[in-house]
Amino acid sequence: MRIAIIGAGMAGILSGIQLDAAGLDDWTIYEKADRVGGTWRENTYPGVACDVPSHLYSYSFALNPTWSHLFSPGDEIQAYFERVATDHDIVRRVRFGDEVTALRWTDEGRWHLTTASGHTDEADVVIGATGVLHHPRYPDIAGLDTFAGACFHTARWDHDVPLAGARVGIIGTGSTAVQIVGAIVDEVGHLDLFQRTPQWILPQQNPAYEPSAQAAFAEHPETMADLHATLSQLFSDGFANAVVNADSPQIRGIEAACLDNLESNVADPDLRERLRPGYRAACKRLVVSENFYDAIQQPNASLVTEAIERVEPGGVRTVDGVLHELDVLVLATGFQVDAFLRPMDVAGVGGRRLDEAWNPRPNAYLSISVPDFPNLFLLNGPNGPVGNFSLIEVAELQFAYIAQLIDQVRSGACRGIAARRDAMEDHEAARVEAAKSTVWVTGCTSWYLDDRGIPAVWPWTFDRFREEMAAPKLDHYERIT
Ligand code: N01
Repeated sequence: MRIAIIGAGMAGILSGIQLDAAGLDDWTIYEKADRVGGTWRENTYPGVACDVPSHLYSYSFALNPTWSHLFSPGDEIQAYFERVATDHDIVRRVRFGDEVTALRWTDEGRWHLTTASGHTDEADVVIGATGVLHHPRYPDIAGLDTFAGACFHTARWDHDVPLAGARVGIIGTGSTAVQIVGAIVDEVGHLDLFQRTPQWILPQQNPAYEPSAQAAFAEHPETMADLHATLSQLFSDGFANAVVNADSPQIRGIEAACLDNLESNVADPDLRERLRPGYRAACKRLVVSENFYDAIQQPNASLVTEAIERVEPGGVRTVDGVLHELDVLVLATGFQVDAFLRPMDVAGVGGRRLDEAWNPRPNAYLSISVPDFPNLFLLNGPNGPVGNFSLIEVAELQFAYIAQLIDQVRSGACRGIAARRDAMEDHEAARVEAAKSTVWVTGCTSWYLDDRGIPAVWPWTFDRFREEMAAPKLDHYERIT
């Protein structure tokens, strides 16, 4: 069997390693960039780190005794993925710098793949590992292109632009912006943070692992496995299982901790009120920070809460008429989250286009398989679990499920396998119903919501996700022989 994997980020590397382990070693990863690492390769902004503990945000089969911190920085995470990929002989089998532009299901029951360079390939199975937070979302603000200074999105950080002494503006207050504010405030001349919506900020210290602790992990790897399991349960119970019920005691506890953080650490009552969120905690993805409130109270930092009217050559003008003069404008405005495989041109059975199947919005049975697109399996696909937990764990569970679908083809039980349309529609109806009681619909906007305001997210507990991923219900699948 030949398998094509698209994307050499966390999920693509995982796929290569697990396919090898299953004895399926005829595969290629297609990667449009020139290095593995995905989101950790692309996001190099100051302060980039993972707010999921490093000993949880690790492959379960490649635990890492040398994590430097409870929440390690982005360059260390990137180095980890590169190391794991090298150790498992993955890198050699990545075709770098070549973007997959088209996939076509042939009459012979294989996928025909074309890349931007004109290279073609045929594969029995395609695994889409293209990530979720991948395509930058640029804000629709009048005059943005007239700005005379440097302007870039956080996922396209321009390291040639000096920040020392500069007047820097940041638009957005998501997890990304909050990490940047804490990292650059001491260096810049002045920092303006343009806040449209205040955030709940969960306080979190970030202690370093002493060399003795790292040595102990290396000597007793089972302690890392225990820690991974403990953290996984903690995050499942504390976040993933909690958000599905807006009135869960966990959400109330998170709100209390965040409010205490605000009351205890922001001295000026006016600033405190402007930072106070007016919606439920975890409605947007919860922001975790040890230093944001401290940073925004520095004398060279301003929280700007007046709405932005337009961008001008000299800076950002707010609706109160004030021009906030800037040398650098950072767009921490998030990502387009409904692209998934697109802009790839994907044609399934009978020439059916994925773009049509995903109009008006993307969907996949259990976020993995799309009717009429046999043997095309998605990792971290539409409507899957996202939140304050490890997407590595999600991808590992999904891969184990996909491996069982691949086994159907491998064993000769069928040539192609895809979710049945009625199974996907039933699943989707149940998903939309379940989403109504989640915290994501309690009165905020966020990237979790689709164009109808319905969370495009797994709305059940993480325990249920584990159960669903344990074994495919094969009667929910159509098999092509
Ligand atoms: O983006 P976001 P992000 N005018 O979409 C504002 C992951 N992540 O890059 O809230 C003014 O959360 C927008 O305002 P509002 C994590 O999953 C993980 O920060 O819509 N403002 C918001 O404040 C995270 O959730 C880590 O009112 C505008 C901000 O831009 C996801 O990435 C670290 C605007 C966008 O926030 C995305 O986070 C970092 C406009 N026209 C990120 N348009 C970890 O540590 C948008 N905004 C794992």
